[in-house]
Amino acid sequence: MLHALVAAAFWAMLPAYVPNNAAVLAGGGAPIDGGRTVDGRRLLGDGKTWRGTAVGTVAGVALALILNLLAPAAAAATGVSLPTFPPAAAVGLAFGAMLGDISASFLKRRTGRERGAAFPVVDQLDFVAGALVCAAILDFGWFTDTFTLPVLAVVLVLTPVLHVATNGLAYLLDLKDEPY
Ligand code: CTP
Ligand code: MG
Ligand code: K
Repeated sequence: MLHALVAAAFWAMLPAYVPNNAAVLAGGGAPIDGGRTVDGRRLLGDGKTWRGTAVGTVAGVALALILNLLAPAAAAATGVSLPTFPPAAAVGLAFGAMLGDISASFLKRRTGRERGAAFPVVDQLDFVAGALVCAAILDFGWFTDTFTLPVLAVVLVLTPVLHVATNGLAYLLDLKDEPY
């Protein structure tokens, strides 16, 4: 029972998990804020780029489409009912994850945190909040069918664990400057 919930939650969130990691690999180039500042601090900072955001979003949507192809076989093999992603839901999860991360950078700069500074809890959940809100806006029926309260509870516990693990690994592999 629990393993089915965890599998469904992980599957449903994969298109929101991948964009941030793809952005780390693709990052660089022009910052979204164009260097603009507010009260002497950057609007977003050099860590939020057009290229990272675009590549991250495309990677998340592409993964959702691949998962749609794999869902029947994966469900048959595991006996777990796994969600598929209508295009609007895929875009909501992937772009929403990027938007949540960008919103957090805006908050970090307003609270005096430099690029790369840790912001515990916000760092681990910003992209989840962005992904869920955007998916709900773009396809509310799919959102309520997929993210039942038990699935949401699993997502809120599972995501910080996975975030800490993947970012720690990216740091050890020298792909990322900080382990968070
Ligand atoms: N990145 C990007 N575009 C994004 C998000 C991330 O280019 N929209 C890339 C940047 O190279 C960034 C790296 O991924 O430095 C790591 O992402 P993140 O930890 O979110 O950014 P930080 O550099 O820590 O900046 P901030 O303090 O604003 O979160
Ligand atoms: Mg960071
Ligand atoms: K971040």
